[in-house]
Amino acid sequence: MKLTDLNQDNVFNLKRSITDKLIYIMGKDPGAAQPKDWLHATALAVRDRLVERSLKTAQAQNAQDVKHVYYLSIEFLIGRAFTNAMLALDIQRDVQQALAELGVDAESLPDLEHDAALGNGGLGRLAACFLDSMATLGISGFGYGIRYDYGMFKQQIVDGQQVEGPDYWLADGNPWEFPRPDVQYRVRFGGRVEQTGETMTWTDTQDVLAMAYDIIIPGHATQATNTLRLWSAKAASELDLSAFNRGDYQAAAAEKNLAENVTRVLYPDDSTPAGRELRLRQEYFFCAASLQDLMGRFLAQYSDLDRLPEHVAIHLNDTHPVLAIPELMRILIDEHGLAFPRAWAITQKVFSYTNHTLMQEALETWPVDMLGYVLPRHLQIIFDINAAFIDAIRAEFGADFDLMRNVSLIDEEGDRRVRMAYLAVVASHKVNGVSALHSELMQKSIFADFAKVFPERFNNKTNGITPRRWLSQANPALSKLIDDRIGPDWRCDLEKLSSLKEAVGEPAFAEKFRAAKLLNKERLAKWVETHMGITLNPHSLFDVHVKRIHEYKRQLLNVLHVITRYNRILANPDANWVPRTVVFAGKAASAYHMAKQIINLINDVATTINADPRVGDKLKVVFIPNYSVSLAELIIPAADLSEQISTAGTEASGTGNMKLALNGALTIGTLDGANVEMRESVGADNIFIFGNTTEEVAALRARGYQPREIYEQSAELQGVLDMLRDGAFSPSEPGRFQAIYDVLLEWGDHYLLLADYAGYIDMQDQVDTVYRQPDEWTRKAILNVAGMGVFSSDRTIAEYAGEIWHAEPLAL
Ligand code: 26V
Repeated sequence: MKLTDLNQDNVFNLKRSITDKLIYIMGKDPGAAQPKDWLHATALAVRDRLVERSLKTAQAQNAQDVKHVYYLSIEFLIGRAFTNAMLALDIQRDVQQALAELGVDAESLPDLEHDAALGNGGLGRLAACFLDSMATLGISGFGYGIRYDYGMFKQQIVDGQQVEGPDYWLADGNPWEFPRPDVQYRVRFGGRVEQTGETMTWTDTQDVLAMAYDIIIPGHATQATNTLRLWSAKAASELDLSAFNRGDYQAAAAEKNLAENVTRVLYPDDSTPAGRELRLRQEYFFCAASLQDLMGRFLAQYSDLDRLPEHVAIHLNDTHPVLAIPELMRILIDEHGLAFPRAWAITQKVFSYTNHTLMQEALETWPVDMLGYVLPRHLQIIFDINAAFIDAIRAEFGADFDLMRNVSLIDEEGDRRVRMAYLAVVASHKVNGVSALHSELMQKSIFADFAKVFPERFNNKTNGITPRRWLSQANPALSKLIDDRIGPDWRCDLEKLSSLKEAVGEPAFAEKFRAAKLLNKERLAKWVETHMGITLNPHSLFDVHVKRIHEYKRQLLNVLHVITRYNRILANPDANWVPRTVVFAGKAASAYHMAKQIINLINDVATTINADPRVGDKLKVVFIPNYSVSLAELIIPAADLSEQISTAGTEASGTGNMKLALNGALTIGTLDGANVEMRESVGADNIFIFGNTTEEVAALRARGYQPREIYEQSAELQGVLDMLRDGAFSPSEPGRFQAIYDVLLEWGDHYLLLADYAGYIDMQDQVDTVYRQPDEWTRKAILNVAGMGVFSSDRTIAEYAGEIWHAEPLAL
């Protein structure tokens, strides 16, 4: 890869193209255009170049008869596209020059772009990193998902509390998408199934149309691109004109609204039955549209359905797209007349599935009743699959009724429910976890019985992140330093970073490395000052905890450390304190009360500590509101310390842990998720590992864990928890955090915060000790960057392509 010098022809063409877009596409006068208009026009000009690549890619795919990989995901957390597209096309400097010559402040444009926040967290961002890597490797990949009108909610902090607002990310239009009114499919819901002989007919349905919107995903250092196709719901019937003419406007629009609600919002609150049913409809909606689309593409080229698995791989990103399984069966049986066994053989060869969590409460099940009236034919097919599967179990293992009950796709306890993860396992030829530890635990816990039945099916694919966004784009300062040292090829071959190990003893390199970090810390401090009015000391240790707010991720344990440190500073103000800035960011699900309480606590603790003159620079706490991909790009490069402190056995992998280490932060963490493999890669001396291991957690729980004993034995911990309980951080409402106290001391401390408290505090002391030795700290930080090569999502995708999808890269 070459980061090219300015190309004057290119600058000239870009200037012309940008003004043409502004005038002829947008109908605006350049003299009156606003910065947002320039951004839109420039995006359109940049997009033209992506289109050229995309058409070439499609031609090559057809000519080379490559296998298509369809990545079905209910979330794609893309973030902004502008800078990424320019870097992929290697035209950033030309665009900046063109804009400068047009009298536009190019620097300020990228921040005007809305994030495409069509995801909640790790699962959705992983899907976005995977698209980037598939394009870069030349795998013919299509992302299929939902074009939500409203993405991830906007988080405001009001009086220390999370307040959710709508994220209308399409308000200014989306220059990156191509609406495809010619690509629309009918998606059916409800109705009933009629049987005539062997033939099943699904009739009397209420239908919704799915319309495609395409986004081009550029590869880096290649001409290859891929397509992310997102579906938007449209009413199947036109406006009810007679109702309209009667003046009954509500009735006239009612059906349209109802239909289009399907893709209105990401993750509708599922605390009500109506919300859960809408979620089910969303899931089926995008599966049904995607399967019609991919079957159409297949049948345009081939006619032998038995050869579908040679040309098509469908990957299920968690269980949300699992209805694609009975949908494919339905298409093969009801529409193409295949017998069940033949359809099943094809289906099993096409699908593969990734599990992303072991948390019981996150494993999807759907009530049989609800499936029965929303998708009656699919429910029948699921029962048929289950019957065939249970027969096969009986044939192989005899009449083992416990085994049959345990692996049944139907949970017969209470209201009968369909276990979507089990359906995914039974129908897929490969099932993977997302880190070595998680893949192992998955086979010992939630899928233990299946691991006995299908041992060859289970495998691990440790997650990764795209170096393009998470180092090249997010951290220009460090990227330049690396370029100067080893050249630019690490962007598409991250293992190249390992040669930075040779620089580790060189004072001049260490000096520049520190300077890059300081620059990033100043960049973040400036943002915090401007947007929050809080002054940060860029020379303090930036201790960063950014991710969804969840009890298992233990932001609360971090708060316990912050309060402990606060108390120690007050008790011993003249000690040689390492100044610290503790940064939190993340959103809590709107119905997750305890997570919102934790946000409230962080903010109240921050207010108290930041206002205490006795503390000064020694400790600052900030909760940065509205965490997003773009804020991650700002915060992560500024981190010295990365908090990855989930209870061992709960975090499937984590990917923020990888982003932070790649940007030169040292990790303080438990032996959970991918932290285990990161320790291998960066070296045990260069990571701060503490806490109970998975086995120890299990043993503690088995023994009958008693958090109160730990509380009673530690005066320091007692002091901290009593402050919480007694309102030290909420003087206007002393009982505000009673529930948090109770969770730890009355309700069993399910995530074992108290069990890991002492180890965590001690390890934080060691962090200070190392930070006091800048050379030592920098050495470890460089070794972290150097050791992160294996965590590129290019490596992950190469493994998926080779071992699961059997898809060859395109030759371009
Ligand atoms: C959702 C919920 C919702 C109900 C309460 C408990 C709970 C626990 C976890 C989840 C997340 C489900 C899926 C997910 O986002 N998993 C994340 O996937 C990432 C990519 O593989 C991985 O790095 C994270 O560790 C994993 O949490």
